Amino acid sequence: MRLPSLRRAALALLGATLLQAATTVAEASPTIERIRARGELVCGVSQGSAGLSLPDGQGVWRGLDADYCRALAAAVLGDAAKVRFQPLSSAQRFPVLQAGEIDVLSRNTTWTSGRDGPLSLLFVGTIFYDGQAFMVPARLGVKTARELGGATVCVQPGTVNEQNLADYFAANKLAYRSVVIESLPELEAAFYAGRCDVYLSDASTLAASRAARAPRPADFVILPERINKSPLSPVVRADDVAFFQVARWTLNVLVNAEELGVSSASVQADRASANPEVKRLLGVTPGIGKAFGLNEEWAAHVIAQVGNYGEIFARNLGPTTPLALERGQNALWRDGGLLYAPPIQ
Ligand SMILES: N[C@@H](CCC(=O)N[C@@H](CS)C(=O)NCC(=O)O)C(=O)O
Repeated sequence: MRLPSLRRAALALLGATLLQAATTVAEASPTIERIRARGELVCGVSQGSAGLSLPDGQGVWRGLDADYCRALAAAVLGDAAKVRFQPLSSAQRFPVLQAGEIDVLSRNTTWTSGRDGPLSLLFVGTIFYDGQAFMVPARLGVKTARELGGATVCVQPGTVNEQNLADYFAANKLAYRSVVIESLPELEAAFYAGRCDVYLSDASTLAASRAARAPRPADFVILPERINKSPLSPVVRADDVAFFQVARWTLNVLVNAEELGVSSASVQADRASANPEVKRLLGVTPGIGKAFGLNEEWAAHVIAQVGNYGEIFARNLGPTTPLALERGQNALWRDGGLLYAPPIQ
């Protein structure tokens, strides 16, 4: 069919307008404008969980969640050091994000339907595949969670832990008594002082707590059961899709960089790589900058300043750290893990 020329002209104009709209979407992010005006990213973290987010002896925040925020600051500002960390309890984290007091929540937060749908928030993507577990004093001689009938369980409010606790004990027809404590340091003190028999949380949090806070780590065991899937994800508000995409692709860049063999040590030399995807990742072949309203080197800054996912994992959680975690589910898909990022294309 031949279109009348007027209709063709109108369609062409519409097409051009849509294309322009499509290219301006990536640039119009009120959150990024605020971050740039302020000169720093405000990142909600925990009040202290080794390997995830915890200040070191010099007061510098360390951990996987802290490093994700550094990566996001490198993406948006070109400088991983420009992050203000805001410690938050479990119960505070969502209201503080919703109120706009932080730009991103990067705080061992489990991605669930009950949070993703109703809270007007967006989960960026799984940064750590975890599962919830029980820790008990070794002296109790308990080998499996099925033996926990009648136990006293320490649990923090505002977590998925509370519901999982109720569900697990109900499903297994076991009685329990919960001791609900809002502050994590107080909860840990109560558990290590023997006020509760059981501490329920993400297995990574339990390993962190045992390594950093137990008077004698060998006196405590993490039982083998994982009672849920606990995919941990950074979270942003749902009112700024452009920022959400930058947050999501910052995570994808970290994973893709590991997969492509680009590390903080190799990133400069890799600019001369013959691999087309490496060239796109590092902005040698332009596209990744324009796609997200950032400069073409944003991903290269992220990798140079913070490293790829494998480097971040090794530094904070790997065998040379007190947590000594295996990659397990957090290995790349091609190594038998679950980490799989869409391509840079
Ligand atoms: N991943 C779970 C648990 C997260 C959580 O808040 N865990 C507690 C430990 S049980 C924590 O990290 N608290 C740190 C704090 O309150 O500063 C969730 O998203 O609900």
